[in-house]
Amino acid sequence: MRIDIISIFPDYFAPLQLSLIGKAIEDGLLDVHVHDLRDWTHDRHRTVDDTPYGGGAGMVMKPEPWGEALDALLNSYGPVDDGHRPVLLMPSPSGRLFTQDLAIELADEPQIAFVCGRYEGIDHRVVEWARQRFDVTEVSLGDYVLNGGEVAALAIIESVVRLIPGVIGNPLSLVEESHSAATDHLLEYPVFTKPASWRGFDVPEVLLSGHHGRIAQWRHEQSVEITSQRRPDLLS
Ligand code: 6GU
Repeated sequence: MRIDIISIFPDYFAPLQLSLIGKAIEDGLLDVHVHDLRDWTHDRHRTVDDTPYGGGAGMVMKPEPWGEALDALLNSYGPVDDGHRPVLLMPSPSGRLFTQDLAIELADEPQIAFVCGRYEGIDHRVVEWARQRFDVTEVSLGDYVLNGGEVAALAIIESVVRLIPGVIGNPLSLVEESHSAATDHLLEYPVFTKPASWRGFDVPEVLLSGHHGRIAQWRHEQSVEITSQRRPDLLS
């Protein structure tokens, strides 16, 4: 998979060199290109923002640098399979909620690009123009506000890349985790390791029993209980 990121803070993406994602890059499973939006400005101050039409607080990202950056991105892709538009994700607190289902869909894509806005957002015409050439999704991580799309892009990349075959050593560990279809989208049950007794807290007896049927039953009950307490919306 190829991932392109356009941002005014390319340094945000240094952690992609670490851990499982860094290993996936080393192993050739993933190719990450980070681009500085200011490379597509032409004034001495490398300006990327301006005041909003209609007034109001804050600044809006100018369309021209984004247009040139996305032109360059399309050119670098070369011809794509007919009918298959490249995926463009635009992190935004007003986007569609990012979920595990979307992560699973994205893990199948040959290439994904991120447009990381800052300030009060990007001139809306960039979205409209991009929709003609890309499969555009505005995505939100949840109902809170970040300063820009960079942290959201990092979170999305981590959730997608770990689903690419070969990235996680033991693919079975993907099966039973929270939000997975195999466990009815329930939250994950609590886990324990040695020692069996620690600071007066004991590992639940059933997990020491070696009785696989009873263990599976207990874990399922725990998942249902935790989900009904914390996320009743997932139970339907
Ligand atoms: Cl994707 N972007 C920003 N700026 N804020 C957010 C978000 C995204 N998701 C939640 N808050």
